[in-house]
Amino acid sequence: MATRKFDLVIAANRLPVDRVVGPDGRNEWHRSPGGLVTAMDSVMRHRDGAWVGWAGEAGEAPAPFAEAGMWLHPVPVSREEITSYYEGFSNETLWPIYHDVIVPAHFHREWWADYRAVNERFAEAVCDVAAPGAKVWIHDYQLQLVPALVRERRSDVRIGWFNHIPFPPVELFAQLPWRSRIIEGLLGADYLGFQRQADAQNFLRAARQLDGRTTKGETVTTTDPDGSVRVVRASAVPISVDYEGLDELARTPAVEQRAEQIRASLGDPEVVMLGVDRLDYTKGIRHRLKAYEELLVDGTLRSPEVTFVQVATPSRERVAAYRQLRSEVETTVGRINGTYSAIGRPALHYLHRSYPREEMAALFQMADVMLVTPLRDGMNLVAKEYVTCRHDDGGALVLSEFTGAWHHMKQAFVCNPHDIEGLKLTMMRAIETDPRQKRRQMRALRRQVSENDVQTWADRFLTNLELAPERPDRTGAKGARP
Ligand code: ADQ
Repeated sequence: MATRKFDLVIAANRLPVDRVVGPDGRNEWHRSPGGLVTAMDSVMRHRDGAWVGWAGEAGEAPAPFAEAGMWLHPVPVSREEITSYYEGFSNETLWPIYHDVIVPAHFHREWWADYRAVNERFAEAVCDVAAPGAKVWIHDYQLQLVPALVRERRSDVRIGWFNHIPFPPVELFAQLPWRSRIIEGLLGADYLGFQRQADAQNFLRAARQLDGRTTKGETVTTTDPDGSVRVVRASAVPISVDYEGLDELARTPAVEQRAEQIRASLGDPEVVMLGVDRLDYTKGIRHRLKAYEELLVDGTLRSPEVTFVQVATPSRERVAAYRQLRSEVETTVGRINGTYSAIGRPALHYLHRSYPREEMAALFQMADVMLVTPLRDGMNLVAKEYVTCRHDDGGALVLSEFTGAWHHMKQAFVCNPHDIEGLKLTMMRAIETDPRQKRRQMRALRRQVSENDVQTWADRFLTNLELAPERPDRTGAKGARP
């Protein structure tokens, strides 16, 4: 059977679905949770495209299939490659380097070899489904070699790459033994999109300082293997949420009733604080719990008048640093509850599982203070989802200055999560500020997110891709490498 061809091809590590065996023993595909899927889902709903990605199980891949209005094209990843390409190179080498080395990065040449091999396989799959002249949109740090590998095979397509996580400062990126290969891989694209201007600038600086490329403004000049000179643009296109869809969901009577019900089952406390994160060391969960515990210790906050709900989604549980984080967080939760809970009234509710969208919307709606305290985060969609769900203009957002989100959500209560005293003061300010002032802040935040939603993000990315590649003489960039 001839492979179907598409004018828009998305490539991301994971397909947006998980296989679930139904009660009748048949395969069903359920939408999987996570930032990228949440964002792309609403983008693909309006466009006829194909999505190339791993289906989440080791070994042979299922045949391509249509689901949720998309053509899904699974790429096989073996058991060994899950360990080397995914858990190893992506999550133990790149993830720490790209997030300020909060935990040490590990370098293994075998991991790199498999990273390259899996990137080749993704590039082949992309070329299989891309129609002549198609737009190819590659996502994230797991697929940084795919742009150049696609270009080698298909000079007719337009190639864009978007980084969901930060791009590190040159001093950290320089540690990577394969840094020049990664720069070369990315420069196969026509357009490179980043969450913040600073991320785009970090990439441009790395290309210039570590790889001797010529940069000018937002562009880098590169020479392809066939000798042709191209200019690649790198700029910021911050991701956002499906504001309209989520706002509508949050206004449904079912979600509003559920929000009241959750609050009642917490014992109708005066203040509910909420944290929602993947259980990842970048999210600052430990810092947040420490601040909360100290506020209970010194009597500034009292349980059960105040309670804290922490939703921590299971994540990367086979990676040692994540297992250690889980054990530390759960020890702290146990200690806080052992000391400050009353029977039937925990001081801290810890929920280590995934929830449907409706339940998340109800949680956001009932929380007086949302704590988003990452040590480093590309964007952080939770902050934007929280304000989207607050159509009553209630609530308060505490937001770390180390998230991409903070750069355009400056009406939030800003914090530096490393500064525990400062974090405690900010949490108290978020509780005690005059409600009228908080409403003003929330209105401004909601306006910001509504005017810059996920559609705006996708449109901006695709327009930038459309306008690329620019000719060297148009940008004035000179000095291509021989
Ligand atoms: P993540 O690190 O996964 O994303 P984030 O942006 O907060 O972080 O997105 C998490 C998503 O998962 C949100 O949509 C949230 O609602 C959802 N979620 C979290 N816990 C859940 C639970 N228990 N049940 C159901 N859903 C849950 C990466 C980058 C971010 C970047 C995004 C998008 O690390 O910086 O914002 O990609 O680019």
